[in-house]
Amino acid sequence: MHKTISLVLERIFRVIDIGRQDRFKFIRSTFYKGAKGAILVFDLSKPSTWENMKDWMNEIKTYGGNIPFLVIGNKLELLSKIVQVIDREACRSVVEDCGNLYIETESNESLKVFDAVAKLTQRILEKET
Ligand SMILES: Nc1nc2c(ncn2[C@@H]2O[C@H](COP(=O)(O)OP(=O)(O)OP(=O)(O)O)[C@@H](O)[C@H]2O)c(=O)[nH]1
Ligand SMILES: [Mg+2]
Repeated sequence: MHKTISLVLERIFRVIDIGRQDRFKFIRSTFYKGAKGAILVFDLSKPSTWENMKDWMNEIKTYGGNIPFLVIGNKLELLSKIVQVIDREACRSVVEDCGNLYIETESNESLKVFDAVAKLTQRILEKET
């Protein structure tokens, strides 16, 4: 994420970047407790990363409860170079149908991420009031 954007976010939130490797599974569960929201990123050029998304959502729900998600399909620019391998509209539906946020980005699009994080924040605050 763009440095300025991360700095702004870290002034507002405590942002924890969790390790995806199996060896971090136990320690991850302790970070989910008390989390207000989650940002999940997958690679639009790699179907396995979308397939894993369901497991990630389940893991977060198990330990963190029913918190709002922002799911980001990243590396959007690669899709002009490869045959599209993921049904992106299906991804969007899966995420939005359970009331969560879905955006697609490439790494230089920090404003889009910022805007989506603002929306996620709004949901977190709505749940609290
Ligand atoms: N083509 C392309 N590459 C990207 C984009 N965003 C990140 N990358 C590259 O993808 C690779 C992985 O990026 P990371 O930021 O390490 O991804 P991560 O999900 O944090 O990975 P882990 O920390 O290992 O779980 C790096 O080589 C990045 O430069 C993008 O939008 N497009
Ligand atoms: Mg990382």
